[in-house]
Amino acid sequence: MNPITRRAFLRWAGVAGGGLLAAGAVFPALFGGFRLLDDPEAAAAAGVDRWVYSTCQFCAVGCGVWIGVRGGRVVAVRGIEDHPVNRGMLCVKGIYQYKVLDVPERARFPVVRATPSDAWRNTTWDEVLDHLAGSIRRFRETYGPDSVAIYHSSQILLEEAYLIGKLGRGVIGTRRLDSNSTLCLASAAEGYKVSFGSDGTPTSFKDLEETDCLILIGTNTAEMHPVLFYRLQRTKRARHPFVVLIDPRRTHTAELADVHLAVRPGSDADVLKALINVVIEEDLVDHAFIRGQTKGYEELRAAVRSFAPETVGPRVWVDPAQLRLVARAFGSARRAMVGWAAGVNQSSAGTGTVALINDLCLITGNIGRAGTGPFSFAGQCASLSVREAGSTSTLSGMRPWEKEEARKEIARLWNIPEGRLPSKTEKVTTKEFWEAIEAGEVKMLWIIGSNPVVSMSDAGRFRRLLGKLELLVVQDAYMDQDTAAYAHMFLPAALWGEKEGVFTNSERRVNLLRKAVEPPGEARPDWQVVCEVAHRLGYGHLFPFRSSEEIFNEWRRVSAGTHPDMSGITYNRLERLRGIQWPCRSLEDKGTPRLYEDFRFRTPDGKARLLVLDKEMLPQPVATDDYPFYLITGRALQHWQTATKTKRIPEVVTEVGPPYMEISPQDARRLGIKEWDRVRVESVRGGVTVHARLSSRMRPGCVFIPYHFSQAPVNTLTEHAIDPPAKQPGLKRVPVRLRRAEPRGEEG
Ligand SMILES: Nc1nc2c(c(=O)[nH]1)N[C@H]1C(S)=C(S)[C@@H](COP(=O)(O)OP(=O)(O)OC[C@H]3O[C@@H](n4cnc5c(=O)[nH]c(N)nc54)[C@H](O)[C@@H]3O)O[C@H]1N2
Ligand SMILES: Nc1nc2c(c(=O)[nH]1)N[C@H]1C(S)=C(S)[C@@H](COP(=O)(O)OP(=O)(O)OC[C@H]3O[C@@H](n4cnc5c(=O)[nH]c(N)nc54)[C@H](O)[C@@H]3O)O[C@H]1N2
Ligand code: SF4
Ligand SMILES: [Mo]
Repeated sequence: MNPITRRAFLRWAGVAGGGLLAAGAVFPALFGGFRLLDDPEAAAAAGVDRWVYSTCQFCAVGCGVWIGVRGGRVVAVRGIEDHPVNRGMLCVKGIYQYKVLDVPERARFPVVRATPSDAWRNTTWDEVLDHLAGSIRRFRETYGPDSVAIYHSSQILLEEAYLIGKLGRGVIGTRRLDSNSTLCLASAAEGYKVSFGSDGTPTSFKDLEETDCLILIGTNTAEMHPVLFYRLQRTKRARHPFVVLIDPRRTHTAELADVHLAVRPGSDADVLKALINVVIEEDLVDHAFIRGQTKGYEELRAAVRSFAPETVGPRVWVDPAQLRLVARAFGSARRAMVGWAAGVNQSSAGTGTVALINDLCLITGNIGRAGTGPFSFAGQCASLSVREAGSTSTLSGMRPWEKEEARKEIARLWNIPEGRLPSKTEKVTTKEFWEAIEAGEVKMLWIIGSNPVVSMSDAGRFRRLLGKLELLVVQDAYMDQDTAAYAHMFLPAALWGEKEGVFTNSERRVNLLRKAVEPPGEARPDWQVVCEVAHRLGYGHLFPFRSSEEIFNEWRRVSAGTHPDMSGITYNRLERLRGIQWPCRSLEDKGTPRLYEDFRFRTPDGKARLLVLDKEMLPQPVATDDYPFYLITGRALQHWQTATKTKRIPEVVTEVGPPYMEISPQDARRLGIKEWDRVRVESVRGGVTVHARLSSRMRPGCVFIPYHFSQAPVNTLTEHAIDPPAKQPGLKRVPVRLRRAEPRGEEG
C-alpha cells in the first residue's frame, strides 16, 4: 500500500489537528477528517485488481491519484507518491472521492418532459439528441444564434471545454456562452490581463516554498487547498518565511500567519493601497525594475498618496501599525509573494483589487524570479483549462476576443467562415444573459456540469427566470441535482474515473486522468454529446473525434504559438513526467514553471502596467442600521461546492451536519442566541434559516455561512452587482439582520 501518504498525513493531523482544536474551532471533528485517511487502506485490503493513473476531481491543487478498481468498480483512491504536487498526500475529499461514483442517484438514461411539473419520461439517446440539435437549429434560424445559451462549469475536461467552445462559438455562433469561472476567478483572469497583457498565472507552488514573505489575502488555504497548505506548513517550519493573512475571519489558515489582519469585509482595495502607500513613501520600491519594466508609476504614486495607514486603518478595522509592519516586511523581503482566492475575486471590485496586488508585486520587483509573484489560487480542477482552451472570456488559446487577427486565426484553425463567429461586441457573460432570459430573448439554455440554482448570485431571481425558457437542458451526473428540477431534458454524464482527459491545476500544470471504469447505464462523456450534436447540425466533419486524445491533439495545434502553448504535451508524456506546466512548445520541452523570467510582459511594449482602476470598482456593500451584520459566504473543508458530490459521502455528511452559521460569542450573547439555536438570516433579497455555531473565529459584526447547502441556499441573499471589467458578481459579503427563528415553520 502507501505508507508515505498515511504516515505523513497522520503526522500532519497531529500538528494541524491540535492547532485546529486549540483555535476554538467550530469543527471539533476536523481532526477526525484527517484521521479517516486510513480508509483507502481498508478498501484496498478488500482487494484491488489494478490502480489507474489519474488526478483528483475536486480542487485545482491537482493532486495525482491512483484509482483502485476491483471487478469494474472504483473502490479506493490513493495519492501518487512521486507526483510533484502532492507526493502521495491527499485531503479528505481526495481520499473519499471514490464514493461519489456508484450511488443510486446517478443518472443512467436520458429523460425528457414537456414541462418541469410533469414526470420524467425515459427516452433514447437518438431521440433526445435529435430533439436537442433540432431545437438549436430551430431557435437559431427563427431568433438568431444568441437565442441559444450555453453555461458550463470547470469540472469538465479541458477537451470538453475546448469542444463546447468550438460548437458554441464556431458552429452555433452564439454570444451567450459562459462558464462558472465568472463566479469563481474571472477577476483574477482579468486582473492578469490588465496588468501583464494576458491571463496566465505567473508562478508555481514551488515558489511559495522559496519565498521569504507571503501575504495570503481572501484565501482559506487550509480548508480549500489542504495539500497546498500542508506544503506551506512544512515550509513555515523549515524556513520561517514571514506570513500574513488578510481575512475578516480567523480561519485555520491563520495558524500559518505571523500577522492576521481581520479586515472589514470588502475593504481589500483600501488595505492594498495602504500597503503600497507605505512601500512607496518609505522608499522600499525597486526603482530599476519600475523604470525598465513598468508603466504608470507616477499615477500609482499619486493615487495612493492619501492612503496612509493612519487614515485607512479605522475604516478597514486594522491598527495602522500593523499595516506598516506588513508593508515593511513585504517591501524589504528579498523574495515576496501574494496568494489570493475567492475572498478577493468574488467582488464587484475584483479586477481592481487584483490589479493592486499586481502593483504591489511589481513596484517591489517581485515577479519572474524564484519565490516571487502574484498567485491566484484557482478553484475547480479545470478552472485554468477553461481559461486556456475554452471560448468564454477569450477565444480558445487565450486569444483576445476583440482582435481581428485572432478571430481570423481561429476561423482558419476551426475551418469555419469567420462570419460564423459571434460579433465582437462587448463580452457577454452570465449576468447579461440572465437578463436576456428575463427579456425573453434566450429560448434555450444548455447547462453542462453546474448547479446554478444554488451557486448563482441572487439565486431567487435566477430560479424565477428559468421559467421563461422554452427549453432547459441539464447535463449532469446526478438526477437529484437541484437545477434539474427546472429542466425539460436531462442528459446523463460520465464522471471523473469514467472518462479520459486532462485538467490544468493552479500552477499551469496539465495533469492527465485515465479512464478507470465504464459509466453507469447509458451515461456518456460530455465531449461525446457535443460531437453528436455537431453531427446533427451538419458539422460532423469538424467533430470527427473518437477519443479525448484526438480532441487534445487538435487543441495542441490550436494552442501552438499562444500563451498556453501545449503543442509539446502528449498524454504519454503527461503520465511519464507527472504533469507538465505550460507553455510547452516541443516534445523535448519539459514545461515552464515560471512566466515572465525575462521581465517582458505580454503588452505591446513588453512593460507591465501599474494600475489603479478606481472607476471600474463598484462601492462595496456596507452594513446599515437595518442590516447591521456582514454575512460572509464561503466553504468548509469537507464539502464541495453545492455538495452534489460530497452529500453522497456519509462520513462528510455526518461530520458537517445541517446548514449552519458561524457567529462570534459576543454577538450571540447580545442577541440571546445559543449554540445550535435556529437563526433567521435576512438580506434585502431573501432569507435562510440555519443553526448557530458560536465561534471565536468570527469577529463581532460578521457571520459566516457556507454556500454548500441547498436546504438553506445562501445565494438567495447575495447581490447581483458585478465587477465591471470581469463581470464577476460580488458573492462574498452581504449586509444582513439576524433573529432567533421560531421553533418551527421557518425553513429554507
Ligand atoms: N473544501 C473545499 N475546497 C474547495 C472548494 C469547495 O467547495 N470545498 N471549492 C474550490 C473553489 S471552486 C474555489 S473558487 C476555492 C475557493 O477558495 P477560497 O477562496 O480559499 O475559499 P472561500 O471560503 O470561498 O473564501 C476564502 C476566504 O475569503 C474570506 N473573505 C470573505 N470576504 C472577504 C473580504 O472582503 N476580504 C478578504 N480579504 N477576505 C474575505 C472568507 O472569510 C474566506 O475565509 O476553493 C476550492 N476548494
Ligand atoms: N455565495 C457564494 N456563491 C458561490 C461561491 C461562494 O463562495 N459564495 N462560490 C462560487 C464559485 S467559486 C464556484 S466555482 C461556483 C460553483 O458552482 P457550480 O458551478 O454550481 O458547481 P457545483 O456545485 O460543483 O456543480 C457542478 C455540477 O456538475 C456536475 N458534474 C461533475 N462532474 C461532471 C462532469 O464531468 N460532467 C457533467 N456534465 N457534470 C458534472 C456535478 O454533479 C454538479 O451538479 O459557485 C459559486 N457560488
Ligand atoms: S487538495 Fe484538492 S486536489 Fe488535492 S486531494 Fe484535496 S481536493 Fe483533491
Ligand atoms: Mo470556484
